[in-house]
Amino acid sequence: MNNKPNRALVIRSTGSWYILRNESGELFDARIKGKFRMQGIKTTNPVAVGDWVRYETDGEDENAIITEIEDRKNYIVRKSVNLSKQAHIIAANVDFALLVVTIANPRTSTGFIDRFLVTAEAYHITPILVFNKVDILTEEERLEMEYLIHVYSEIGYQCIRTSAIVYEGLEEVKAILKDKTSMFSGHSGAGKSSLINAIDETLAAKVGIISDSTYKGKHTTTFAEMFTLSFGGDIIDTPGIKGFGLVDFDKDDLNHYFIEMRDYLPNCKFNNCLHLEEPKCAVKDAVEEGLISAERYKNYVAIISDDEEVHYRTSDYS
Ligand SMILES: Nc1nc2c(ncn2[C@@H]2O[C@H](COP(=O)(O)OP(=O)(O)OP(=O)(O)O)[C@@H](O)[C@H]2O)c(=O)[nH]1
Ligand SMILES: [Mg+2]
Ligand SMILES: [Zn+2]
Repeated sequence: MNNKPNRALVIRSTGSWYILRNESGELFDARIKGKFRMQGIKTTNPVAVGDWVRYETDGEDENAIITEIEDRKNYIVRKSVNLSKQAHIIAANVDFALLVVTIANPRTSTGFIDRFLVTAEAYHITPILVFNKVDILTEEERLEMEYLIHVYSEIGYQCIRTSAIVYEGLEEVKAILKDKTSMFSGHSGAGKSSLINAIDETLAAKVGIISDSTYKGKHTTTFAEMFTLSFGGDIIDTPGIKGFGLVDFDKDDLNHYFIEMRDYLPNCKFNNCLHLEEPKCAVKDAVEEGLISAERYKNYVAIISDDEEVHYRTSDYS
């Protein structure tokens, strides 16, 4: 592998090993030498799928060593919701983050959706909501989905109804993926891998079955992996996640990541208003008038209250 271009894209990450694709299209294994540090944030994985890296080979070993990570255009990080609270880079250099949402089997809560959207906004990645499994919705579930689609499209998020089984909505998803780098995220069992296979039949992402008793996915996809689409573009399949933990950010910024709140912020009496208990709050007024979804506001309050560093003092208003 000597004399080959030494720039490559990380297309699969298993934690300690990576699969790289160099500029000639060759695939090979690589590992990291020494310690990599990312400015500002400690993560469990210094290198993520979607990263462009430089590598070296020693001539004897077939495996390459990653020596350098190129600057990222962007990346998306989530914190694990277990006790370790470690941050993990899900993917780097992506144009779109598609969240696969299911009303049932498994159920995706709006709290989960909103945490995902907040993270995508914070990392400047365009999120898209893909409502999958429309083929198995009861009438009641279909109404619930339509209600959510109404709420989220109203504030500007693209929503797509899909089925990986009866092939619905796939052309709409393809139109987004074409010639871009995108990632699929969502709960285990929501159908991320199934959608990838349905969208491009040349691919074979591993698909699991849903446990009948709990309606939970089986965590079939265990590592993030990038697939090249036959019609152009790259899609990153990621392992299902239980919760979407937010990486620390400034609490004053949260109202910008709830994008529909932005218009109201200048009208709050206090310019550092957190829209909790403050008087003359334009955001709370908008919630009362039905201009901002009460459910979204509830999730805003839940997120801001999770943060132990939020101290609410009347004397702070100015
Ligand atoms: N009825 C129906 N079933 C679906 C649909 N999409 C996926 N499934 C089923 O849901 C189960 C889980 O699908 P996967 O594609 O493995 O889900 P995943 O999101 O990749 O799950 P993890 O890899 O565990 O994160 C499989 O039994 C699929 O056949 C759909 O649109 N309709
Ligand atoms: Mg999967
Ligand atoms: Zn306010």
